[in-house]
Amino acid sequence: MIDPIILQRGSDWRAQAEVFDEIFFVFLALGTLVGTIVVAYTLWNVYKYRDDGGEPREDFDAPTVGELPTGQGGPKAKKLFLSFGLSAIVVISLVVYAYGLLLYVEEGPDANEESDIEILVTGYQFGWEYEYPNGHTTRGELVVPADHRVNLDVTSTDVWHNFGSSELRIKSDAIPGETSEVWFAVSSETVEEQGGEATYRVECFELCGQGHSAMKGQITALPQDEWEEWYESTGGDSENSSNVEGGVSVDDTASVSHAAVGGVPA
Ligand SMILES: [Cu+2]
Repeated sequence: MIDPIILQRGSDWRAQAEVFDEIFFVFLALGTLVGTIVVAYTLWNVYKYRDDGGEPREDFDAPTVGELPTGQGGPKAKKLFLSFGLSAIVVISLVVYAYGLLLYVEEGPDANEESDIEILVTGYQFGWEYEYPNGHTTRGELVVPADHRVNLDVTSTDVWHNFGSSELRIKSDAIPGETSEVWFAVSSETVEEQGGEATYRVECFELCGQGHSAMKGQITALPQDEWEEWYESTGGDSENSSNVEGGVSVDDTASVSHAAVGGVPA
C-alpha cells in the first residue's frame, strides 16, 4: 500500500548524518585550501622582503603606521580588493550553502501523512517510553521501518531530559508540558548494509538526576515488511504498555531489549 510512495520519494532523501558529514567535509577542504594559500603567501613574502643586510632600494615605497594600503588605485589597491572580494565570495557562499542544508535538516523531506510514522517519546527518570500510532508502547527500544520519515514528538513526565542519538545526528529537548519535534529516516540500503537491522544508540543529553548516565535506549530500523509484521503483532497489545507515572528504577531501563519486541530477528 505504501510501497509506491516510498519508491517515488525515498531515493532523494538524505539522512542528517550524511548532510552534516558533507558540511564538515566542505568546510574542512575549503579551510585547508585557503589556509595553505594564506600561509604559503605569507612565507613567500617573509622570504622576499627579508633583511639581507643591504641598503633599502631608493624606490621602495614602505608603508607607514596607520596607512591604508590603497596605493592610490595602484597595485596595492588591486590586491586589497582581490582579497576582500575573494573572502566575501567564499564566506557568503558558505553561509548560503550551509543555511540551505540546515533548513533541510530542520524540516526534513516533505511530510506525508500516509507513510510518515508518528511516535510520542516520553522521557522519565530514568528511561524513554515510545508510543506508536496504534497505542502500543515500549520502553528502551524504538522499532521503526526503513525508508519512512519518522516524526518524534518528544516530551517528559518529570524533569528536563534531552533525547538524542549521536549516530543519527538527532537531538531534542524533552520538557514536561511541552512537545518538541524531530525527524529522522533510515534508508533500506543502510539497513541492508548492517545485516538486515540497523541499530542506533539513544542517550539523554541533559543532566537529569542520579540515573542520567544509565538513561540509554536504542533505535532499531527494520526492513519495511519485517517491521509491518512486527507492528501488526503489537495491535491491542497491553502487556508491554505501561504507565509512565508508575516509576521505573535505573535497572529496569537496562532490561528492555529485543525480548520486548517479538518477531525481531536477533
Ligand atoms: Cu534524562
